Amino acid sequence: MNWLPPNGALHGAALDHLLGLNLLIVFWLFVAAQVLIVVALFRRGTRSSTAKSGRVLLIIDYAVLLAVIGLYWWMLASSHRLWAAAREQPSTNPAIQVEVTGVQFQWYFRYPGRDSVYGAVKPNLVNAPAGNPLGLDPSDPHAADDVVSSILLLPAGQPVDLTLRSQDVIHGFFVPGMRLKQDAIPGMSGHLSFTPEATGDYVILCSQVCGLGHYRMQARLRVVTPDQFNAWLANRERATLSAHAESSDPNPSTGAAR
Ligand SMILES: [Cu+2]
Repeated sequence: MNWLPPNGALHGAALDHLLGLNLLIVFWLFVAAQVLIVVALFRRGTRSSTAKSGRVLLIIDYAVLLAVIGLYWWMLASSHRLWAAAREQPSTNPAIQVEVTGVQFQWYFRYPGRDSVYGAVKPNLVNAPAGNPLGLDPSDPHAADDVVSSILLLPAGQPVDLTLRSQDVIHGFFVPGMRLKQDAIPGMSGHLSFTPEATGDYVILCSQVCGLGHYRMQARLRVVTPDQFNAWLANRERATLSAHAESSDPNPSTGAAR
């Protein structure tokens, strides 16, 4: 299916295949339905001559109906199986945790840092111009090493568990290149898991009309090698920790004269 954007996720090829198969099935069902309508139009008025041929026609009708219902159930079951497989996390390889927050009109990504625990966020502390778009609580020790980024950087080949949040209205987290789409709903935290396979840049969109700036609500997913990812994250964690230490120092030795 070359009309879809290039796929970079583990489950993407199976999903594309199933999508193609389902489109093929509904196309032929549509053609069959049109043919039936035309045949019915031309047969109008010509009654089946015997009761026996009428019964045969009825049996054929029911057989076709049963086949269509069976096909429908197969489509339902196969898509559910794929959905479950894409979201199932292998227990041997712990998933990378990233929190995604939708805000009119931007996406923010938060990594829990060295302690692997997200710090508390408070709505009254949200202050994007002051560098705290998520409202991280500075009094919570878990918040000190939380890395907040406007780009989603991930390593190739490792499962990822995204926690979806929204600060205001319903946003739709949509990554066409990873075959991912799920809503971020205020007051709820949803989960979305996948495994990026191919390195490169992928566009992140918002698929819900969330306000006047909806059209420009975009972000970037960059898939890199595990080494590049670890170096980037360690760097950001260091920067976050030192910035936190500076701001929470009650007797700063520098800057007092200014
Ligand atoms: Cu949005």
